Amino acid sequence: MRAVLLSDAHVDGLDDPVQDRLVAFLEALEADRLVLVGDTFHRWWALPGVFPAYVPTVDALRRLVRRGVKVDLLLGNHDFAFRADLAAAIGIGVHQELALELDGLRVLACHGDQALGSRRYRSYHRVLRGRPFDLALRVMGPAAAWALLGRLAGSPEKEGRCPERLLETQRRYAQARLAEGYDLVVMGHSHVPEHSAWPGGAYVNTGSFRDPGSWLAIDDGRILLEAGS
Ligand SMILES: [Mn+2]
Repeated sequence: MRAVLLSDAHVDGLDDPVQDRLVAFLEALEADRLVLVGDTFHRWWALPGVFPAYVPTVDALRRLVRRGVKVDLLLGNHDFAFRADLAAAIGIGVHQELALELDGLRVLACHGDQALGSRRYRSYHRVLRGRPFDLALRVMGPAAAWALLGRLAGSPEKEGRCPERLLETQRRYAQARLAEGYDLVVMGHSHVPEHSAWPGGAYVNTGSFRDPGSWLAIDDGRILLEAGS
């Protein structure tokens, strides 16, 4: 059994070279399972259909499903609005977090922003996840919504890497979740690839598919973090 997990591609449009790189990666993928560990899309919104800018990636996911790969998408802080009905139409699962068993290895995967964020950041996110903001985007329509979300999200190239104290917060969160009986906790969000093995279990941060190009394979129970360059 081979599973591939990646996060933080932050794909942001038809002219974003990372979208071409992700589509090529998915085309070439040899795996039984793919888990997208959040922030696959830099500015997702659940308007009817799919933003035209994301059609190549969504089509690549459809082709993977047709090839028999089981695909799951975990919600990140940029693409938390990805809806279950669209996921069902594509043939993928969508989750806040996902527990999976791979060759006896009990794995928990989540984007990892759960562990982080100041009070101000959290209240900002409550506004973004609220009904009034959703209604405003629907009234605007896709083109204006795309532009507004772009201003709010900023440039994907400027996605910062977490400072050390936030990496430490993620490690503590991983340890707490390992104590629930998992062997491995996988997160993204920090954009910093990491593989820590502790007596209580392992923690992998998938880093960022965008930069440095890192991703994780779990191959017959072996944990292989491709750290990118
Ligand atoms: Mn994130």
